[in-house]
Amino acid sequence: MKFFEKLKQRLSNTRKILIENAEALFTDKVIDETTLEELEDLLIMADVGPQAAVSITNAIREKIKKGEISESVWLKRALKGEIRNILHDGGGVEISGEKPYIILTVGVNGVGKTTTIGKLARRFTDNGLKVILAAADTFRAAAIEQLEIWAQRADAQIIKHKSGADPAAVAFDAIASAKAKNADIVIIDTAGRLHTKINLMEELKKIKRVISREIPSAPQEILLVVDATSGQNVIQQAKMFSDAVGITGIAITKLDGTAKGGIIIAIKKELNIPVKLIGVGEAVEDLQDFNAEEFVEALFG
Ligand SMILES: Nc1nc2c(ncn2[C@@H]2O[C@H](COP(=O)(O)OP(=O)(O)O)[C@@H](O)[C@H]2O)c(=O)[nH]1
Ligand SMILES: [Mg+2]
Repeated sequence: MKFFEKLKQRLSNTRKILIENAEALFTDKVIDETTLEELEDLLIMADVGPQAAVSITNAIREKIKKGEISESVWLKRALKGEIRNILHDGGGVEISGEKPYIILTVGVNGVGKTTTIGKLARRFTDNGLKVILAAADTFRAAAIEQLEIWAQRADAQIIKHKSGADPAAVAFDAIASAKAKNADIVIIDTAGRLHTKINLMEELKKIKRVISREIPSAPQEILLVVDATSGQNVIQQAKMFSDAVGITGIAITKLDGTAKGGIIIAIKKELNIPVKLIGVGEAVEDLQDFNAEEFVEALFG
């Protein structure tokens, strides 16, 4: 299946909410204040968040006042334009600068960190890059085993310690190994157990300190992984990790099978952190670079 068709199909639940409900608005003859209120409700339902919903409808209201939109057939175009304005940037994780390039992956349990790391690693090794994975989620033995399976699939090396070991020590060893072997990229997996929130944040800060001590410009990427099915909780998570360690980019997983895909718009509007990757399924090829243009077309096209 073509990349774009797949994206469209995988976003079908969010599309349903937007398209089925919006179609009536788009085909109504007149647009008035009721139309705008309905549009706002619809956006909230698709989880674009209150800030973005209000700003989108206000922008459209202004356009109506100026006479730029007089019939509802123009509404869809205006809506797409406003969403595109909010999302604007494109994604992907750009590898540049000195070697090794360090990607620290953070996020709460179950969001898809390990899976995203595996998919990303595979993409890099397919491009001929030498990748080392660091199993710094030492909380459970199963987490280390899961990363090992992905390392095999991705043809990447893995640095691991016993479960219960100091995660920062694993990160340290992975960097040392990358330097010794002249590897291009180190991707560090971390734990996400939130019931010990303070400890988790302190642990992540320590990992980051250890990395920076070894390579002052690293970690070049601190990738927050969030699960689209969590809806507005994602905003809270992003704030929390951002305050603790700083975030350079977001990967949103599980956009397949959720009607809450509008959360991407909420993230951009409320946090202004670039969305770099989207997960639209469990297979290796289901991790895509985020592209605002394509995303809007896939939702409304
Ligand atoms: N449907 C779907 N499932 C995903 C996606 N990304 C990850 N998962 C699943 O989410 C579950 C948790 O993933 P995992 O990587 O272990 O999360 P972690 O605890 O953050 O490391 C696994 O069953 C993954 O297969 C995605 O984009 N779509
Ligand atoms: Mg994991």
